Amino acid sequence: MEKLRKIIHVDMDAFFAQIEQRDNPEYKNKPLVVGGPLNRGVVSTASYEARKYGIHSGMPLSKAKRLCPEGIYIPVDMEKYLRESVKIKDIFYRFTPLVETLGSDEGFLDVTGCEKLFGRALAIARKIKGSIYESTNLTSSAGLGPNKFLAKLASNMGKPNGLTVLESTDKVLRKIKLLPASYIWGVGNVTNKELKSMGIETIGDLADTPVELIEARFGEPGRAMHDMSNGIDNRDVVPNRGIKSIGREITYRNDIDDLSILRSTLLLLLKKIARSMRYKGYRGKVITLKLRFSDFKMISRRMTLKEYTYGIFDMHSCAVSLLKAVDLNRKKIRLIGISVSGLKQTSEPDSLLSGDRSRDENLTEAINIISNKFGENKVTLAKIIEKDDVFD
Ligand code: TTP
Ligand code: MG
Repeated sequence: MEKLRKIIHVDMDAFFAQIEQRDNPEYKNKPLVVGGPLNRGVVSTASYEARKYGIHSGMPLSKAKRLCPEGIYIPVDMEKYLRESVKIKDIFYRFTPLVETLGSDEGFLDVTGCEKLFGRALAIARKIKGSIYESTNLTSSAGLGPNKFLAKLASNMGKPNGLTVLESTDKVLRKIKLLPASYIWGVGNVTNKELKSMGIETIGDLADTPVELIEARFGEPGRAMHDMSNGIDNRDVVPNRGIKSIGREITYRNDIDDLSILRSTLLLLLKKIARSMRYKGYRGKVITLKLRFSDFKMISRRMTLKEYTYGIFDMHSCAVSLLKAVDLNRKKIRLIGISVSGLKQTSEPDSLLSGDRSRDENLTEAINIISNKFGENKVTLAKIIEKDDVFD
């Protein structure tokens, strides 16, 4: 049985493009494309006017330009968008601590039981939209449903500037079943192709296929997919504030004993961790290194930093000294992981955007911005490695 909940999903409309249209009135009502450096890279997002030409996120910019030569093409200004992102996420938290944010512009709120405090769930959704507009001058779309799947589907259906409710009634379910199976959470290109090869085109086709068949083909996620096709989704809203640690790990294809590769891996992992910390508004103090050897034995080592930070180099030099202290003794490493705990939420997320930052954090900031602009490119990493060597 599905738990009865009230879930709101909020997602900004054409987020990056809308911010640019707000700040540059000459872009208003025009096909605007925000993307990587001109003629390279891909479309980050397109204004709704540009979408009429078939332009969408992830499309090569060159193709977008062929589809709409008269469009306006501008680079990504991530710093600016993050400032808006922080404001939006703070608004979510005014209504409940049960907020799960995703990416820069969306979030789920579980408002079950909040109704007494803030009015009915639909009124809460309306208030959130209103507060976002008041604070940023940007429109968003909200969806309300008994679970995450239906809430997200609802917000998507009402775009732009929508407010949609999807209850799991027979009428709603009949409507949903006409939608393509790709609307199901987790059905990407590959899964969708496989579904098609099984003759499953719509959500209804999926619902009509015995769950055993789907599970045999897709494993455990198959069952969840099948449930969703019947409007059922038991996933909780998992709050991102109050988390204990942020970590990443990788398993090598071939076991490794080369210290320089291990150090570079740590750098790559920390770059991702730093970005995630920055995004979520955290600094951390405790670095934990985890190693799994080729014989599957596992060890972990931890160290506490002097200051709270999200700076890549401070965290990396700590991780490297943890690694060096391990007696590898010709053992090979199969998995390496690093995590940051002892997290502190910056009370003013905005303070992450200005002043008050260590030199290392400023550098990390620059790396994030460069990566956002140019992709995860090698030049940046080569620079980091060089810098690390200097520290050695
Ligand atoms: P989305 O919410 O997926 O898209 P959107 O807000 O632009 O448009 P929609 O009205 O359909 O929600 O993503 C939010 C932002 O994330 C988007 O403005 C740009 C960025 N983004 C990328 O940089 N690359 C991508 O592939 C996607 C999907 C988004
Ligand atoms: Mg959006």
